[in-house]
Amino acid sequence: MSDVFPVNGMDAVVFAVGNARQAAHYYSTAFGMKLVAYRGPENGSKDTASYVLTSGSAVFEFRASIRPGTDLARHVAEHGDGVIDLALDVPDVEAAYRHALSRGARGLEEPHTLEDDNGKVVMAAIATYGETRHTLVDRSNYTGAYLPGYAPAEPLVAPPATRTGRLFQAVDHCVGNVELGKMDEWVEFYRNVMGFTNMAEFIGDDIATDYSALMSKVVADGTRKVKFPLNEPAISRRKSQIDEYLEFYGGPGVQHIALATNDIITTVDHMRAAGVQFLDTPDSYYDDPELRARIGQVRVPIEELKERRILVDRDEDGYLLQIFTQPVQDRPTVFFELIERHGSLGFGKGNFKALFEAIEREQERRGNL
Ligand code: TYF
Ligand code: FE
Repeated sequence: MSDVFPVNGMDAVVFAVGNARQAAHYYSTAFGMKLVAYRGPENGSKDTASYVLTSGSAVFEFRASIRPGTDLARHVAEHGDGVIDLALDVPDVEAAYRHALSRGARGLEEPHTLEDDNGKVVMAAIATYGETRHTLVDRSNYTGAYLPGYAPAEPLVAPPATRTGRLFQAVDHCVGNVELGKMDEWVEFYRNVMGFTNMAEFIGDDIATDYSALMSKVVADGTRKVKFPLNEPAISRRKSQIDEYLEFYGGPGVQHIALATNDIITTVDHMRAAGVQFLDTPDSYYDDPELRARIGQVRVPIEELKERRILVDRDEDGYLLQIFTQPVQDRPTVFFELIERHGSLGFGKGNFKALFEAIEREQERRGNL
């Protein structure tokens, strides 16, 4: 079967923030990312300052309005810091865009080419949930730091002498929160418009009513390089974590970005030392004999995971280690996940109960349960 919407992988995750200079500093120091490009008033961008940081194949752009009255300023005033673009690397922008529009996608930017001395980049954009977009990017004929218009930049901070290598090497998956009753519509959007397919992992009514207060399905592109879980609130005794997000973000949007690491221990130790806060997991999680039996041997003693509150799950394909940060801005909206996969292609189904209980404890502390 031929892929109607071929995708090479994630291109960049674009964040709209109130202060991109400070965001660039936080992601440099706490997430170990490297500043590679900059665009601002110094090089012709009169309204916006943008900082582009990388870690392996992961590219984050932080964009801030430097004056009032822009759409970016309005976006940040409305939603707080958040993700505005999950950009996709595609081999043929024109074909992808035409296909998407013919299947009912809302076009935001017609295909166009940007050029400079380093070559050319073709881009177009379509709308997805809330105010989020997918820019479609073909940079296969470009050798510059990021995009035409952006100047190469030096790292903001030197990596600590005690650490060699990056803290994460790729974006593993990006999760969207949509309104009650809309999850299946958005799953259909990705299936119909972008030729994505459902992955096996989902949270249905059965689990939802017991403890999760959300429903979730996962869609992925044909090669499973791009994975988008989609959550909607479930009707439950207490206010869903998804309702809390929708209230504080002011609508649907990106909930979490999962970052793939091959040494979650080092990554968590570094990030914690740099002041990043993670969700807590009770001792009882690690002391549960059923968990120990199910997990068997992993690459480190369970005690090492317990000390750091790292979760562990195993399925028929292998196991994974994962941990979740607290929201990374004042609003209880966007957060990150660190994930170290050893064969498992899942999302930590066996951890959902412990995870959602931890999230609910935080909701309660905020008075939003
Ligand atoms: O991406 C996932 O599916 C997992 C689990 O609100 C998850 O990381 C699902 C929903 C949620 C937090 C984590
Ligand atoms: Fe996740």
